[in-house]
Amino acid sequence: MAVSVAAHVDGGRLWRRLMDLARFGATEKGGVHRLALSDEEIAARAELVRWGLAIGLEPATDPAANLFLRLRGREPDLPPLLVGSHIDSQPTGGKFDGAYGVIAALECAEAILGAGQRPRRSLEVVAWMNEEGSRFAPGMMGSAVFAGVRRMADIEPVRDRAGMSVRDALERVRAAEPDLPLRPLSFPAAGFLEAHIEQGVTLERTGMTIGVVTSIQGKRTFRVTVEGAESHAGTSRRAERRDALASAVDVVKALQAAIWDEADTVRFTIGQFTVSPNAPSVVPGRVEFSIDLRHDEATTVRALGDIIPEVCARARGPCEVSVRELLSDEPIAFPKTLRDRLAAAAGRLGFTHCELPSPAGHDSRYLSRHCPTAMLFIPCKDGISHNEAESISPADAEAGVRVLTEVAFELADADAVPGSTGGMTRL
Ligand code: HGY
Ligand code: MN
Ligand code: MN
Repeated sequence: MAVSVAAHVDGGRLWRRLMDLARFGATEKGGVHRLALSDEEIAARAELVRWGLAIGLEPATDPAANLFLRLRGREPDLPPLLVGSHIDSQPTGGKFDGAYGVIAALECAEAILGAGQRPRRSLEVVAWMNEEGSRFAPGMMGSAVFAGVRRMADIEPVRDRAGMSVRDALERVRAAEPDLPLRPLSFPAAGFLEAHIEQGVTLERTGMTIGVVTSIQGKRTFRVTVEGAESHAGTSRRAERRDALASAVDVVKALQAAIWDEADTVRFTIGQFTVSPNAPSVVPGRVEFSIDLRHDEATTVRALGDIIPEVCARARGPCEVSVRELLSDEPIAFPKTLRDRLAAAAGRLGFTHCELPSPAGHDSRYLSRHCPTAMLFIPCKDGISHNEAESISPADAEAGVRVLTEVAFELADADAVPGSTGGMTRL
């Protein structure tokens, strides 16, 4: 009789850990401020390590500060199955974006042990470094270097707004956890599973408990710098000014006119906007702003991203404009073989389920280039996310972990994991 490890998932333990982890960087409005490589995240990592050690998992990290908790399999030399997400948050983030997937993975490991099982392959609970990209841009740095999409040399020089580099921040984290074994960067993996909140309203509106994710839309991010000249607010005439803010406003309006589409399918966001010297009586000499452009068609992301430099140049007025692209990711699709396993497990366990795309980005994007990868979603209230009011139900949280655990145990015990990186990952 097939072992149902899902029966050993403990929803109460899962919820307590979610609430405990949310204490690290807790905000007054009930969210979290736990930026990548911050003191809050260092403290949260230590708690995860404590939880892992308490149930016999083996903690480790790598030069990119990805965090691993290994449930050693019967055949530990086989490529392990990875299960996880991220614990860094947006500045005014919610308790569950990312954290749900890491705590779900920990609960999955504990349920497998609770069922008295030890799968063939090791199962690694993973918290990827800097998924959100709000302190250090672009995001998904940890999963990108693990999957070979970026090099350490690409991420180490990146600085936050206080001027600290990723290199220095990584050294601070390393110094805070000197006893954590350090592994080389990357290793073969049999597969990766990520549970995440939907961050949209589809599941909630259709009454579905489990979302099997089909794809992640394409994404390009840019940094635009508008250079003018600082001058006196009282003495400089408008005709002589090189007002970087006035030009930046013209550039933003021109970009919106060129990129926003009638059907409202293009996701174009300017989330960060810095004015210098940001003094009331100084005409701004410099403006920097971010662009986050997304669409589920590769051709559209390519075409719209390609016109950005020219649109900026045309609207710059008396200022200079420079555009730097930070990342360019095509849409990705998850393998049907793994999606079918998630759907079958949800069905066996009696949960309503459907397939849906992910407009949000996830570490699974890069892991899907490294090993067969799949994602499942659970509903989040009103689709609210990247917001302190983010909320999920304990019942949905538990349902997601039951499905995750069933499939993770299947794959960790399988001869080979079918999937997207060109077929099977053999023993
Ligand atoms: O931006 C994203 O899509 C992810 O939530 N960081
Ligand atoms: Mn996330
Ligand atoms: Mn996020």
